Amino acid sequence: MIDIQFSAEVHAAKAAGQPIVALESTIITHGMPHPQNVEVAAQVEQDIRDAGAVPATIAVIEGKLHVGLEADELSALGQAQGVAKLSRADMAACLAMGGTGATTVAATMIAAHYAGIAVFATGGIGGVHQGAETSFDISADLHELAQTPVTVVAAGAKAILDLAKTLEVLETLGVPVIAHGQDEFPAFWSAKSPYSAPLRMDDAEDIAKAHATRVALGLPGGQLIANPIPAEDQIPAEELAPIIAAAQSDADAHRISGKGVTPYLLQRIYEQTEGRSLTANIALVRNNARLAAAIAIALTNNGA
Ligand code: PSU
Ligand code: MN
Repeated sequence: MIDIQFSAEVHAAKAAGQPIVALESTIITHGMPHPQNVEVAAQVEQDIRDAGAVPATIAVIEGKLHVGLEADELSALGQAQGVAKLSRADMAACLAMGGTGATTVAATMIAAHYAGIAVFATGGIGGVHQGAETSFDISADLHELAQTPVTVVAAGAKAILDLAKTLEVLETLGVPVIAHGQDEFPAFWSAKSPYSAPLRMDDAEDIAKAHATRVALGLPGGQLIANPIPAEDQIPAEELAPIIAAAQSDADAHRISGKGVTPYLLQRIYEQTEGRSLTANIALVRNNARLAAAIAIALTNNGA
């Protein structure tokens, strides 16, 4: 076993059996610019508290697995240079070598499960990239959802990804994709997409029950809850399409590959939308945090 460094708040919540929601840290180090990243991370934590649960932001700091960050740790991580972006493949190596890294969806799921936390809120998951038929760029997040029993609340997947292929891979891997409150699979900055989600649930209690039922069946993976961005915060898909296409061809021209692709595209889109992409991103993460808190509360009330 490896030692977990719990924040004081998460430590107390675990002892008292209170509902806890995990949060990732790659969104802080690689997904948003400083200083908004730290402000948003603190705001999302507060949203979870206001909804009646306890936030646990996850990261590796100097070789220690942190589950829940103190305010000064969060602030330091948000401005540190050269922080690794950790997924399933490299989290253990970072811990072993005493490194510092932010956890992606995949790594956060592993750490949350290890710490006994069943619900996790983020912005968007990684998926199948456009052009994957030649690049083979498919996020490890999808395989993690197939094998680690954590319910992940996200606003669907970004249009920087190939949504149709992402949904196909999730189906092949046996991952339940559950749209919250609508039939369509949401597309991150837009609530609607041309694709319907395989499953729909309208309340947190049903999502919690479905999670507990998978555990009872001994099924290994988690659930993807696709929670649409609030209508007033959307950016129309047709407005973003040319910006995404330009960002994609820049990435190709600069031969960006591997784990550099997603941060590169996010940064280009942020510049090209003059920050509007960030405003929408903040709104949807906060919305996901609130739903995740409700799911964690329902799971706790049902004795899970
Ligand atoms: N999508 C976003 N914002 C993000 C990410 C994805 O809208 O910050 C981050 C998440 O941490 C996710 C990771 O797990 O990127 C996926 O990276 P990759 O495509 O390299 O697997
Ligand atoms: Mn990738």
